Parts: sequence; structure tokens; C-alpha cells
Amino acid sequence: MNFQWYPGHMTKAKRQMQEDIKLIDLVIELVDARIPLSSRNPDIDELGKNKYRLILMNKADLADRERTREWSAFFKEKGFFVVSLDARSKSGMKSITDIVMEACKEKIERDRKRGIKNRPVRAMVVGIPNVGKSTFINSYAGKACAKTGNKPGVTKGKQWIRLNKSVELLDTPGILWPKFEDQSVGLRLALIGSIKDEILNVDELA
Ligand SMILES: Nc1nc2c(ncn2[C@@H]2O[C@H](COP(=O)(O)OP(=O)(O)OP(=O)(O)O)[C@@H](O)[C@H]2O)c(=O)[nH]1
Ligand SMILES: [Mg+2]
Repeated sequence: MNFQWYPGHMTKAKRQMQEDIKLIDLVIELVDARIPLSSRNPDIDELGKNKYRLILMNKADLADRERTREWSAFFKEKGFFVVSLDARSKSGMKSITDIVMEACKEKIERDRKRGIKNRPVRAMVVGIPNVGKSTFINSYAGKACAKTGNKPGVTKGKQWIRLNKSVELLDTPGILWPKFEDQSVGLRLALIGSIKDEILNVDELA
């Protein structure tokens, strides 16, 4: 099987994200805790350079706990803030605001010195399709404001969500990248449901 899925809506979404990134302080990147490297889109590093960065290792409930801890340490070493999470559960959400504030503390301090009060932190929530971006936003917001679903490509366009006076989130469509250099990456992405079933040989995949 050859894995490739880069439909026009992803090109369009990426272009929109390149435009919107100008307004953003923090990039919140969701990865799948089962395949933390393969589920990172290289284009997001390019997009998020010069921004504060938080990695959410999502679907941690489906991953090996010890391995998730090791991967968290790996990303922290690289300079990312990291939280592992089950986005469906509201329990981990309290600590997210603390980490968002911690990640953006330079900006908050800079605003304070300039006499700018109460300017919210703006975060763009990004990641590959079906990784749980919209689910995370709903749990974090404490209400269903973003559409979610058990298949890739549910979120079609961007959507701003005002959480409270200190944080605003931008939900984005999941995007992949034009070519998987390593086809085993494509295979893993297919297995976690980030490539649409219609173009896969699901029998062979199973
Ligand atoms: N087990 C488990 N399932 C999750 C978790 N987070 C999300 N899901 C499920 O994963 C599926 C995809 O969630 P979405 O929030 O729609 O994913 P998305 O990243 O917004 O997807 P697109 O909009 O298609 O890019 C849904 O069926 C969620 O219930 C998690 O932490 N653990
Ligand atoms: Mg979505």
C-alpha cells in the first residue's frame, strides 16, 4: 500500500493558518501519544517557529503510560512545554491554563510593562486529522463549541473560541503534509485514523 492524503482543503487550511499565525502567541500542537513522532506534522514546526510552543500528548489513555512519560521528557528537553492528556475528560483541564500562562509569561510581562492590561493569550490549536483538537477545545471550554467526530476531516474551517478573559483559542482543520518520506509513518497514521478510510485498503491494513 502507498500512503498519501493531501487533499485541497489541507492546502487551503495551511494557507489560512499561515495568515492567522500572525495573531497568535502560542501554538498548541496535539500529537497522538501512541505515535508521538509520526503524528507530528513537519510543516507545523515551520509555522510555529518564533512562537511559544505547547505539545499535548493526547489519547494518552490508549498509550503505554511509561512510554508517554519518556516521550514527554524527550519533548521537554527540546524546549517544548508538554502535557499528556485524555481530551475527553475534563479533569486535566485546570492545569492547562497554568501551563499556557507559564509558556507565555514573557509576553504577559511585556504587556504589563507597556501598560497593556487584560490582553488575552491567543493560542492556535493544531495537529494532524482526528488527533482530538476539537475534543480538547470542548473539554477546555467546558462546553461543546467545536464539532467533533470519529473520523479525519471533521473540522472544515477555522473557528475562534473565547474561553475566558485570559485565553482565546483558534480551532483549525487537521492537516497532513504533501509526502510521507517514510511510508511506515503513513502506515501508522492510517492505523490511528488520520487518513480517510475511503482511500485505504482497510482489510490489508487490518
Ligand atoms: N480515547 C480517546 N479518544 C479521544 C481523545 N480525544 C479525542 N478522542 C476521540 O477522537 C476522535 C476525533 O476527535 P476530534 O476532536 O474530532 O479530532 P480533531 O483533531 O478535531 O479532528 P479533525 O477536525 O478531523 O482534524 C473523536 O471520536 C474523539 O472522541 C482521547 O484523549 N482519548
Ligand atoms: Mg476538529
